[in-house]
Amino acid sequence: MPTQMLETSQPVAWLTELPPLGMDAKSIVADFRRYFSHTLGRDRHTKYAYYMYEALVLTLRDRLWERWKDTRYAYEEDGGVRRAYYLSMEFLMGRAFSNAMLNLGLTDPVHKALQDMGLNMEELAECENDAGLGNGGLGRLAACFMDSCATLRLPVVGYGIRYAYGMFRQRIENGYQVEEPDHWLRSGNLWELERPEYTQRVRFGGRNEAFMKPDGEMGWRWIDTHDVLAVPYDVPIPGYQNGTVNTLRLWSAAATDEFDFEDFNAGSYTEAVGAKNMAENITMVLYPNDATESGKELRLRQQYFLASASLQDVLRQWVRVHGEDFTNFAAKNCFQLNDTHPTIAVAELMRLLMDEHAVGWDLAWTITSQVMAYTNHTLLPEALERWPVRLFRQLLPRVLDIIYEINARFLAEVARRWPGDIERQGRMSLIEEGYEQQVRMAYLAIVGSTSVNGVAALHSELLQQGLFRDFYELWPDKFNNKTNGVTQRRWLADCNRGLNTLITETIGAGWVTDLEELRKLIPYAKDAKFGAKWRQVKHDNKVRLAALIKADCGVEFNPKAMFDVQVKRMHEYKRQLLNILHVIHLYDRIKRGDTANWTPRCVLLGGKAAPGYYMAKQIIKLTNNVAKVINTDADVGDQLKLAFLPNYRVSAMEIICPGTDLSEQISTAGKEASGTGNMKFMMNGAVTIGTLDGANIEIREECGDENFFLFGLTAAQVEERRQNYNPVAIIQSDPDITRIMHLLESGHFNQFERGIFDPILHSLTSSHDPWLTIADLRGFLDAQQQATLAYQDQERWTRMSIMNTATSGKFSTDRTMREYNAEIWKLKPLPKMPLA
Ligand code: 26W
Repeated sequence: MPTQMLETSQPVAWLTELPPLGMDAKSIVADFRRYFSHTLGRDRHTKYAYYMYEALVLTLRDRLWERWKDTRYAYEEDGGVRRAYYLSMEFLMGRAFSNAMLNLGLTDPVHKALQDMGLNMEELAECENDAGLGNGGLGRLAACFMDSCATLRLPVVGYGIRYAYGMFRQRIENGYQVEEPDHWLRSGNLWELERPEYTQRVRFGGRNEAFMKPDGEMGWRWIDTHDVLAVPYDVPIPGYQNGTVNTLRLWSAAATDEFDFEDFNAGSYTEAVGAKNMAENITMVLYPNDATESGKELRLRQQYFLASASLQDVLRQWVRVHGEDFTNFAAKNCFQLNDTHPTIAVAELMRLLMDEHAVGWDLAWTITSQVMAYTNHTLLPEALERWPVRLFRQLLPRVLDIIYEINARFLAEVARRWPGDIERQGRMSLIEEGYEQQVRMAYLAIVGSTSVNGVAALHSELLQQGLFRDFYELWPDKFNNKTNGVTQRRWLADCNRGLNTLITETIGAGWVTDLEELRKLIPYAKDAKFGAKWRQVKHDNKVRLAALIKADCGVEFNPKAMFDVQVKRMHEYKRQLLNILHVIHLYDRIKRGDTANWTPRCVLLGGKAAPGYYMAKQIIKLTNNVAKVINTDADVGDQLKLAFLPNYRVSAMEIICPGTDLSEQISTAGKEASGTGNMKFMMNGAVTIGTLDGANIEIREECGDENFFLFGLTAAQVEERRQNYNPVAIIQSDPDITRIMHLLESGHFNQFERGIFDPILHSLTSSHDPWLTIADLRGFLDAQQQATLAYQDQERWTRMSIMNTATSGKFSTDRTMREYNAEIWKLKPLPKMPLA
């Protein structure tokens, strides 16, 4: 603890009691001007939008701070309310500015204030960097969960890592992805509050030493460690106009003082400073892999750093109130593990309870296995985390011993249940044998948790029948489903102001906190006047999206055309290739003059490829090459456009989903755990073309078959088809597909780059293609033709669009969080707050 952080005996309570701040335009103008001139020291010569943005954030922040304090006090009531902690390596927050205004109920007053000062809100909002502390779905889900928990007044604290560099920025050069560092903190971050007083110490390396405890039992000491400090930065999470502000606590690594002294004593000043960097490296960068486990030591360090700092933080608060009595700990605390990434928390909680708090194994295990809950987010085998035992022994020797002990006791239980079934014991062991022993993190999570859930009905079913079958047989009651959602505050109310206004005028504003209310729109689906207004809003949103595409891709999208969009991480299982093959088919039809009854289309793709994922990067290059040919061909003109939007991110999606007509959700069935982009599009009135995968199934159930374009093999059919799959035969027997493949094979899209797409062609035509792209192509082309016909009838399309929004109620994270709470967390909502 830094010396300047010693507690004072001087009175502070009265100091923090202040009258509530004004929530009207006049108070905002006054604060804004004071911050701009006095706090920031700016004047008429420093007229940069950034300083105005800063002054406005400081103004909003004060109003968050006062609600935040009330919420913290409410957490402390009655010796502390039961809480849940959401442990996640990723929180993809995006921008905070507009969301803070909305949730504080300040959108209109701030608008008025800025208008009075002659300032432009959009320009100020653009000054904020996205907080890109996540890869994709899993990270954004965590952010939506935080919003819903605060809105439901649930006492939930998020714990994550404050990466100095978030998700890389993507540039496109000659059609290829180029990665650039995302130094998002360069100009500081006004949305966080550093809390050095809650710094924790995390240990690495060293060795185990046995000793005799006073009671004669053997104890273990973890000694000669290299320690790193974890400094928390708190981010306020405002609920929707309810006076509640929850906390997202992000840890940043810092070197300890001893770290330096060791080397200073040896007389090497520069090495000591260098060593400091080694410690601080831990939170330097987010791993940009989505769904491929990379087994890097630094990543294991990050995972342990998050788990250990967060658990120590919770235990510190516990001990402060309850002393060393842990009998009620499990009644008051629970931890939701966002995939296996923070799962080392299972072993770390055991270690902390036993080694630091003198709890015996049995009580420690009872507590641990009652407080942990695990959410799985993927079925892809390459995403399943396994850490080499060797690495564990080197980095976390004491934690490894505990994992071995957990495993021994667990395997004894398996043996009791299935006597003599050695094979099963091997299958279920937390340690995978082989060339190199590995710790299976998903199994550790299951064994150490009271609940295991998937993120959509199909996904949870497949976990139980496939990946985790043995465990499901052992503990069927642990397994459950929690279908994902998204927060309608960010993903409809805030990002689609036009639709927000139209909906609210029509059915009131209840949907903002109760999304099922959108069903009241159903009768309006057939109302011609309402339909015309709906179309007008969509048109305006398409104009806005077209401007973004023009600015970032240089491609002209005509808002009268159908906007057909697929944005998500680039991955073979998501089948961006299938989409490109359809675009090539449309191009081929235009070139052959097969354009009777044509519907103009503008196709948008966007997404980042993991830097080491060769095929995903080739698919980006192919998209850009096909786009170039199509967009520069005079025969094509306005009938077809294709663009790849660089640097897809949260703030881009806020413009994309409101302006989309057709949402592409076309993964190989059984591969996309849920999807959440699909829900954002649906909510904003896009119609889905999709497979029976992930949450698409539930989306179709809600909106009805007639408002969804279905195609493709089912998950069961996919498994069956793999046995005898002959894509070449399909290509040869279908003239449309023959021509598509011929265009690709002839080098039409890579005339001066011979052979660059051979790996793509090879994978498409291979009988071992795991994604069965060609198997689903005919069905996809037909479904696309159905979408085209539907779009030609604008009244019909509008009805489908309204029905999608109207039936999207299930996909609010408010519903998801209610389910987590009812079945896993069992938290009591906080009382109504004074400044609600
Ligand atoms: C260790 C490397 C790694 C990194 C990230 C492996 C796995 C992941 C995540 C599980 C990938 C991910 O974001 N999964 C997505 O989670 C969403 C939220 O539940 C789902 O909607 C998506 O279908 C799923 O792909």
